[in-house]
Amino acid sequence: MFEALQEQPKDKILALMQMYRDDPRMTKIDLGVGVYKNADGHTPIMRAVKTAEQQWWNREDTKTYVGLAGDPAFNDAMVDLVLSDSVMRDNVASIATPGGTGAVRQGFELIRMASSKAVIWVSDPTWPNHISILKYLGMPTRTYRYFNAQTGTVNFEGMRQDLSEAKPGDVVLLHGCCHNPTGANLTMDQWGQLVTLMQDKDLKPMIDIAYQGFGDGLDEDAAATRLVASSLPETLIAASCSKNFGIYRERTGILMAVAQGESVKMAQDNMAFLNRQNYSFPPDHGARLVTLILSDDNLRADWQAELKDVRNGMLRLRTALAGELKRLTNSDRFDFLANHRGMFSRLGLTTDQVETLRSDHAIYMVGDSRINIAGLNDDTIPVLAKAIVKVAS
Ligand code: PLP
Ligand code: TYF
Repeated sequence: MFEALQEQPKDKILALMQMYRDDPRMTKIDLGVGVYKNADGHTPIMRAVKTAEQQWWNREDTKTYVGLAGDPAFNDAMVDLVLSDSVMRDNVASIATPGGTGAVRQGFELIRMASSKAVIWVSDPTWPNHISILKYLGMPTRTYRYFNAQTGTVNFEGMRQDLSEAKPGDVVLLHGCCHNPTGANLTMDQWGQLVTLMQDKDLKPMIDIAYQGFGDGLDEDAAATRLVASSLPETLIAASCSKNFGIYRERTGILMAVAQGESVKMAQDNMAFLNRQNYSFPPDHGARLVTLILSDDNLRADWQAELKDVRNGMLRLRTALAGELKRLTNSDRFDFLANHRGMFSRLGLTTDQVETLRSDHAIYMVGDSRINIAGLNDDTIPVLAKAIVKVAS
């Protein structure tokens, strides 16, 4: 039977990661895959995670199954972290999932079960896996304009115009903060206007929030998600713990459905059903660490302090790169870098220019000129800035 299989499209970001590994040049710079790295290029285990692991190793006395929806304490802690008191706990259904990707996948499947004709509107551009999973599931998808490559800002007018074509019941997929791949985000005022548009047209928001704490702060980064969830009757939220807890390979995430009345239990039962169909029980180790950290004052304070350092480090690198490019180009062309938030910024270079940066300068970024800010340090910022100016002029 396997002879009938066909080649599948490769994940370009992961392919780039391999190319970087295979490059023998000592001066190579990796600005590809979205993983946080410190100034030495290392992805450390966060202090609170290490402590929680030690505590859990001492305390854990069974490896029996957890529930289909995951450990309720994890779900409670995450609902609290993402939604705080913006919605009543009784209005939230939730399941633990393998990472944010698992939450996205289960969210899409839930939509398909509830409303197979609904069109899913995704930003142009968006995280490539959104599109590939939707395609794999055979779900109708359309794009809305999002990014103005000239200014490096959100094309909000274009976004509104495109979404005005959506039909009642269509789903709008939004990045809760730190947009991947552009780094450009709506202002709170624009989020407010978007909420009105979704209310007027009876659109259903699905929010993917994979970088809470990487932009302006834990509460600041969740503000848009909380606004949407508290303003509309139904919201789906896929949250990832990979980045903000640095537990990428533990596969820790959660899908939340904010709903009204009887729909809450119906959503809960269907989400647990989806977990059972796809893998039975979600992974527990990463979820357990997150629960321990969020429910212990000392661990939580230490985690927040380290996350703040991570965030401020990336903000400092942004400002430094924008400053260096301003100096070299004598223009404000790259000022947007300082205004973007999260790990990523899209530089606005052509595929050829990105290719030249790789071949001639050993600088690796995604083909759409997305850079991972955390891949830089004080030594490589001038190198990158000089190379950008060289290929772009
Ligand atoms: N959503 C977005 C926009 C992402 O960038 C990512 C990647 O990190 C994820 C979801 C899911 O990440 P993970 O499955 O590793 O938690
Ligand atoms: O966009 C990124 O780089 C991260 C990590 O299939 C990632 O979201 C990349 C590709 C992928 C899964 C995660």
